[in-house]
Amino acid sequence: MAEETKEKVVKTPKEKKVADPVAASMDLATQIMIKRAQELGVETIFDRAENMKPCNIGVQGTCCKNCSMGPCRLPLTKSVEDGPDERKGLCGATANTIAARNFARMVAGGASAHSDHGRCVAEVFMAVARKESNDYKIKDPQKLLAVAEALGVAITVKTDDGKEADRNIDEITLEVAEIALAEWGKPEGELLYAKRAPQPLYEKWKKAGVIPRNIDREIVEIMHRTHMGVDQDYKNIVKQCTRAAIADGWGGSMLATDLQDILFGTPYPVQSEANLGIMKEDHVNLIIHGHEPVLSEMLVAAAQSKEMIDYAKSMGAKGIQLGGICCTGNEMLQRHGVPTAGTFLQQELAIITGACDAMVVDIQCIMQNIANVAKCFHTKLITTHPIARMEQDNVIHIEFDEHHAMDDAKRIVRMAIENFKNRRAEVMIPRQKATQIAGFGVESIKYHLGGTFRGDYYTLNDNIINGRIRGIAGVVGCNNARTRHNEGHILVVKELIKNDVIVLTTGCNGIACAMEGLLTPETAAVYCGPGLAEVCETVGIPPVLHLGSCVDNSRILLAATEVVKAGGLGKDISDIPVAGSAPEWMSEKAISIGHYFVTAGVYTVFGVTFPTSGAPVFEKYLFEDLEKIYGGMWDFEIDPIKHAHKMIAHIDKKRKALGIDKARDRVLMDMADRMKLEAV
Ligand code: SF4
Ligand code: MSK
Repeated sequence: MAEETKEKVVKTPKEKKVADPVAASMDLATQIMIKRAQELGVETIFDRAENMKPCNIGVQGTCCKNCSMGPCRLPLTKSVEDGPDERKGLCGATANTIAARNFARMVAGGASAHSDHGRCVAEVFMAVARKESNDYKIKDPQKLLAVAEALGVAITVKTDDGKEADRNIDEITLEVAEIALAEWGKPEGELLYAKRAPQPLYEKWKKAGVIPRNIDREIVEIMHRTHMGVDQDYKNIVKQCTRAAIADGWGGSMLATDLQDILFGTPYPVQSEANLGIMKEDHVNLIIHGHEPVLSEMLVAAAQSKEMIDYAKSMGAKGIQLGGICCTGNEMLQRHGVPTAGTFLQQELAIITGACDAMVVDIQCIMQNIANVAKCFHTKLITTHPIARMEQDNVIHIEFDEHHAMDDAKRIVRMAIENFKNRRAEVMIPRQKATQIAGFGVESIKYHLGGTFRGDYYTLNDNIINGRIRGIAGVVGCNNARTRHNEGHILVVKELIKNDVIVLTTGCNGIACAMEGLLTPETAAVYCGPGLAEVCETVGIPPVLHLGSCVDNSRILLAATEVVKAGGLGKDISDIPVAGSAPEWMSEKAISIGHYFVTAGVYTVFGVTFPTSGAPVFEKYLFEDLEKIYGGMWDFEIDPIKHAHKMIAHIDKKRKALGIDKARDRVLMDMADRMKLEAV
């Protein structure tokens, strides 16, 4: 390492503990890079987790700071059986009220993040509809028509002679843009996509009074209701956060996914690679991190242009290597096959390779410490979003504007290229990377696991009914530095597929599975139970289907709805043998996602910690009572194997209720079954 770099390295003070790399992560590349960081004296989140322990009361969800008479701290010190719970804050707020308010504010934070992302995409969509942007086009007109129908926009017109004719596509685009944007703030009516849910689920929401009115209003109302001295009934608070979570899953997130698919293309399976080993020493490495694909779409196009590749070569590089982190990474992966550099917890490590010429960030899950790490290397750190800037003076802000998107993208790519020659630390890129097949969605699952003639989920349902597939799991969510990196994700997923449960994944769970090599069809023969292995082998799919980014959890909702529609597995999502999980969650977005899974009828288990443990009565309401209203409920389990088995037990309970529990006893296929599969 050059002398100059050594001087600039931020030293970890001697008295501070450092992480044990093997205890911190199960991934070898991550272990190597944590060790490398420690050798260089560069502090990472893994070291900080050793030195700062979480607040015991905050972890329980019973610290209130909603007014300046607090914080009022109400730790749970005795069992509920030991007598009445007399804990209260200065104003008299009970532990239930405080934990419910905190929980609801997490839903508000998560729903706002997804929904504001969706709004930004809708605004770009509007710019395209108004022909104000030349850089974006409608890439998937078929999806535009499907979305138009879901939003109630006519796609045909009556001609003078009384016949039906196709409506002008520009008119449809503009009306879709107007109606979609109005979903955030229309003064009356209800969220249009609520009707995309199975009818019985819609009726449950209607009866419970939780159909969202518009997206923004539900989030604002949480902030009002949880203000000091407003809503003091935990059940009523949960009602409001249910409205906001539905507005996220079936509103902001679903619109984000749909409009992104129309603008950038609906994903179909694509092969790529994952882990830090995708970076190349002799290439310009441009790492893109965050969540919104609006800019990254342009960056991919710019970096793949001959102009930019020639420029990189003229500067001594062999080419340009793009890599993604977090969900912007998932977006670029599923539409362009751009390899994934790592999960949430690997963002600092990508810079510590010494080969990251630029890291471009947009919104969400961006650790402020990457600016401090970037200072130790030559890496240009570029923020691009007006709502997400950093205070450190080495951060460059290039504000992205959809009206001159390609110019902004080229400017950023040029900056990375020109920085290639400035590498000053010895480059150390771990070799580890794995092949992955990603880019599944509602449409491609239909193609791979649907009926040949019906164009629905017939074959998937049939295989669930006959027991080859025991059930479906949605395993999603973040990494959390309070637990061993990726271990929860991988152990839960492996246990599920071993027990014939097919896994739909998004977010950092998808990246973790990719790094572990679980996103290839070949995995099935190694890790799956015999039934799931046979289905995967026959149709050529991995047992873990990567459906994209955090907002793409909406694809899981629609996939579950398709399963209901295909028939044979009950009338509602809560009837299907399905369960949800976030083994290593950390963000508020995960709580919002979990809550819209639960209120769609899905039993959902979280790992690491659960933010209501200090209020057992309120927690029981989430873990047990919600099932009576929506058919789904929360649960919590740290141990990954027990976590997976709680999900499997729920799946088996649903199989029994459907009367298909005996089918698993005769998993061996007869000729008729075999022909059915081969017809796919
Ligand atoms: Fe304490 Fe009540 Fe103020 Fe919360 S709102 S900080 S419980 S006085
Ligand atoms: S990126 S929200 S750490 S999944 Fe969507 Fe990963 Fe969680 Fe961010």
